[in-house]
Amino acid sequence: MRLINFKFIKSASKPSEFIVDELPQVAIVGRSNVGKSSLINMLANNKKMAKTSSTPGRTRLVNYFEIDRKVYLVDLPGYGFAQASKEIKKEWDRVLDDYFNNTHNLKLVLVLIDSRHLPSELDKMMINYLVELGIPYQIVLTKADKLSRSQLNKNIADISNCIRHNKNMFIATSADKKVGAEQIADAIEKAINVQNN
Ligand SMILES: Nc1nc2c(ncn2[C@@H]2O[C@H](COP(=O)(O)OP(=O)(O)O)[C@@H](O)[C@H]2O)c(=O)[nH]1
Ligand SMILES: [Mg+2]
Repeated sequence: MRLINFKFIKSASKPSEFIVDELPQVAIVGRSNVGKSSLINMLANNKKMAKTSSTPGRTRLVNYFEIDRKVYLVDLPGYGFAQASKEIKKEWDRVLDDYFNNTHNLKLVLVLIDSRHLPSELDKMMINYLVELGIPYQIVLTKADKLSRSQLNKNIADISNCIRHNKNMFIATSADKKVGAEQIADAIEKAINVQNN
């Protein structure tokens, strides 16, 4: 599938503002600064589609983008920004929890992990949470351009051991070098074409 026409629809901070229409949704999660906005910009082929911030952790909004009138791509608040106060952290958890519990048309979650690091406890918690809720997910490694090919392969092996996932189940991406967009588009297509029941 090719993703062509991206349109920002709205930002929401509470369930009454969430989009609950019939269009399928694909959400993006990961810690603050992992590269969520950059990934959306790469997919949209537009550097200004999602804001990329140098001061991470401020936004705790759910941002909806509509693609080709087929699917919503949903940018979720980042988790685990070290400098965030306890109160803000709680708020994040609440927004994420609210989103997952109120979005019935959610077809796939892209879980972003920095290819340079092993998954954090929060990453593992997120994956376990999605497994528990029965929500399909795809692990996406970001910032692959920061590693040599051999270092990337080694890290993929380490990360796959760490979360006990097959190495072939990862998509390695680079927003800087525009790597991985097609694979993500294919994963999105597959997910939204899966029939319920
Ligand atoms: N080298 C490189 N830097 C990236 C990549 N993706 C994101 N970044 C940088 O990482 C920082 C955080 O990215 P952002 O998309 O705002 O992360 P978010 O907080 O998860 O939305 C920014 O300075 C980006 O330029 C990538 O693929 N390669
Ligand atoms: Mg962002």
